Amino acid sequence: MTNDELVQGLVDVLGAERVLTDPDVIASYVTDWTGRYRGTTPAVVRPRDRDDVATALRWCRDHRVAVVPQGGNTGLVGDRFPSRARSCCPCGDSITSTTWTSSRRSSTWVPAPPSAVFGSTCGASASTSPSISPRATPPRSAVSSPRTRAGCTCCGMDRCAQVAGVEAVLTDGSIVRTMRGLVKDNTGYDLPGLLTGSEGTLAVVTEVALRLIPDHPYRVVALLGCADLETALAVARRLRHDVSALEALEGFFADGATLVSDSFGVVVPFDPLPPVLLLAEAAGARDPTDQLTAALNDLGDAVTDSAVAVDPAGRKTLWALRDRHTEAIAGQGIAHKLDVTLPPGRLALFEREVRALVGSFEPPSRCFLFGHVGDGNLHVNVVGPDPDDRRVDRAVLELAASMGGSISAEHGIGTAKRDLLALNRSPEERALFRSIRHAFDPAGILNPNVLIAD
Ligand code: 2HG
Ligand code: ZN
Repeated sequence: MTNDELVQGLVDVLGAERVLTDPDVIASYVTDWTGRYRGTTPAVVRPRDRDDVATALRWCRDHRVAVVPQGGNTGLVGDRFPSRARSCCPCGDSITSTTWTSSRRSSTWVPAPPSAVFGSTCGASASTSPSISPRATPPRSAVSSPRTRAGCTCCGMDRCAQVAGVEAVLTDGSIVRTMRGLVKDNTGYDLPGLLTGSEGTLAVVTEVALRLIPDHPYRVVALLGCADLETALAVARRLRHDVSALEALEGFFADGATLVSDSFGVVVPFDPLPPVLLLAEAAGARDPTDQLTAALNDLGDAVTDSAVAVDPAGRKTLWALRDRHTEAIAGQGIAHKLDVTLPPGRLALFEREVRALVGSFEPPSRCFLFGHVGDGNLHVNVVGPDPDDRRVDRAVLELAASMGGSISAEHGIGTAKRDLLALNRSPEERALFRSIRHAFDPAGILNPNVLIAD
């Protein structure tokens, strides 16, 4: 089949307005956010609804055309872009873009567009003048709205426990729907669990029920300085134990905070900056500030610097120092993004070893570390090696795996790590993955380049 025949076939079944072919328009769909991965496609399909998705999938299955389901194109592991490497037909892949919105709502369950599953952030940058008080009792604030926390810095999960129901279209055009929204439902296989985080390899998700968490009226954020990661992790353990209202525990280092500050003018409350920074957020129906500040006072010398904010602008500024790492690092070059979890007790050792490891690579590279330390999850961003040079990726992930860690805490495997899946998954598990994939997609048209190498 030629590209022209492929485009004409899709236009025939969907209508010309649903099939994008203008190279300038397509360009943003075939380059990933990091700039590291690029692909090519003859067409982007923008379905109006699940029937369009079903029509497009059936046609692609019948004609052996590969489909890359794409939401917000925010992936970091080359999992949402078309590549000709393993396309199902010689003329290349087609992308199905699944970006659309749903208007149905209820108070507890909100059907959400698929892009909500694959990544969004709840932290925001602040530019208004912040109010940050060093260990003072700050003014009280009250805000309230339901929130999803999907893929954000609070829970950070692609495979998110808050996904309670899905509707998805299979490659034969049939639709599976588990949207009852029951708290307990043990009726066989857990389809939301299976489909969420499956990197577009099993079906195209067209609707999602998210378990929303009521927002708390009171919220406080503390930024703490520590001499090293070992101490910061001990502080984190104490806060988890002492502050029942704790919602987030994030960690980063002086080099990253300086980069964010220099790049975006975000105010850093400490001078000089301590080597390690821990960001803790607590929230509750009653103000948790006293509980948090009491816990901080008990920490003694372990914390060398601290700043506390309760007003929205102050909180946002403290969060911006953490949240804007990705953007700030992007300004330094194309980063090798490695997203690992370590067992509790091995994170500090990993930090020392990974810095030494990256330091031994040529050309000289910069290694930024930050992440969800409360989950044992560090984002290792390496800037310096050529985007196509994968030696540093392999070395860092081998190190994490050798220490009992995961090579993908939350970003997925994508194309970036498909050759390395064996570091974490046994031959039996990989064979099972293939069988599951085949059961959902016997023709092998869905996102064929990701997750498992041939
Ligand atoms: C975060 O935690 C995201 O900010 C992005 O997962 C991490 O850029 C990264 O490596
Ligand atoms: Zn993250």
